[in-house]
Amino acid sequence: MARSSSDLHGRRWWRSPAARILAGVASVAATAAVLVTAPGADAAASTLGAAAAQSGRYFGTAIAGGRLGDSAYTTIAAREFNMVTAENEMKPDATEPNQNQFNFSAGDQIYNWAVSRGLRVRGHTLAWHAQQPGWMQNMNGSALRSAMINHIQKVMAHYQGKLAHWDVVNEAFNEDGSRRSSNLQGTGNDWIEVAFRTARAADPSVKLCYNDYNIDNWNYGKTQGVYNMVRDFKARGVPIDCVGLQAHFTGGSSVPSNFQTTISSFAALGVDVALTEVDVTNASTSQYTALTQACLNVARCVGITVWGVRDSDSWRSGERPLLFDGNGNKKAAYNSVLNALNAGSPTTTPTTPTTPTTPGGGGCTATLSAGQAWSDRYNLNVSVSGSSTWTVTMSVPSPARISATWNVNGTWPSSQVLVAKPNGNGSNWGVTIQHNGNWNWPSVSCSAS
Ligand code: 9MR
Repeated sequence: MARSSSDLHGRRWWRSPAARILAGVASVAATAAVLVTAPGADAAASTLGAAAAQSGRYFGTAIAGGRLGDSAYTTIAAREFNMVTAENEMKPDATEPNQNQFNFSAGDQIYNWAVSRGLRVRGHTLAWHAQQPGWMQNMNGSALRSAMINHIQKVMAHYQGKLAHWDVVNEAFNEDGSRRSSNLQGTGNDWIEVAFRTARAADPSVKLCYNDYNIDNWNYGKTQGVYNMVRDFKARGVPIDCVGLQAHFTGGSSVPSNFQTTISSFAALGVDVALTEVDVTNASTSQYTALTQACLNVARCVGITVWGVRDSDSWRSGERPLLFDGNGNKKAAYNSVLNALNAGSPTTTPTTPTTPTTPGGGGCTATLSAGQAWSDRYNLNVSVSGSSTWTVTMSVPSPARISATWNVNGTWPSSQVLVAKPNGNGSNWGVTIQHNGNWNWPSVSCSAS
């Protein structure tokens, strides 16, 4: 790298010919500060979501719709996380309370809360033996098979193009690796692949996951049962994109020493892996560090979700298994996870965006530089200079979407436009963009007020 000129504030800027840069220029004179990257782009991140984003991963939480009126809860959730799972509100009993009468109000409340803050959403869950509406519990045979297909089609149509993942099927195996008996299993052993095929047809844009608990230990029967199903699905072309390890290390279980082997073995089948419902008895720092590190060590481990924000929000609150205490204070395990995420190096292959960008501007300078990139998304770092009271408007070209932000206050006039203002923590921030086939960088303009 060669050194470039200093900016007006005397900070040092470095020329990076490889990086594609956009400068929205301070004045009409438009002496654009082109081809510069922000210093300090690798500084340790101060939130879980931002720290995970450094390696292209997300850090999520379960959100309970009933707690969205609790500002202590929502403040932590919006600050720390960049992925959300509805704890109960997108399950079949919530979304189809009467047969073929759908109710998305609770699910949409969480969805809207999340995306309006720049967080993405995992869908949970479409086909499950538990939390079925009463009418479904009493069903079996071909009527239930049809009802399952209809449920998947209608719910996925409602959220079409909006979600990062769907847990299509949840908890379908016994501890010994055989199929769990249920009314769904009673419709025929092919019910799981029918669910996945139906899901792919309903929304080709969302990643389809199988999700289960106690599939963390590579030597365990249930792990092998699920592994064999996924291997079979991949061999036969049944559409499956990801496996969710719930990773509930509570109720007597703990992180197994071969946890990373399990993650990497699933990944080697050609699916993404996510830790989807993490909690740990008494929030053991060593176990939280180990599970985070195991994910970071596997390129296709795409993210970690904890099953609640504060201990008091947990389904097993008596075990105090989460990263924030009941008063919203960060626990020791929080720091363990954050440090592990910040130390984690990217394990994926960057792909450089290919199209130049367009200057915008007035009153300040917004400088874009390439962050990590993956097959489906890329990060951009944004550095703003010239004003501390800036507003940056960013527009991504269709069908790309901005899926996450860090270190900025964002509002969303539409899913393709971000209006960003300082969040009180400096002027270096960033976005993750789902390119959906369009790698063109967004246009930005910066105005000072
Ligand atoms: O956390 C959820 C709790 O509020 C519900 O009462 C419970 C009902 O089944 O489901 C909990 O979430 C479960 C998740 O959906 C699937 N994996 C196990 C989770 C903890 O029970």
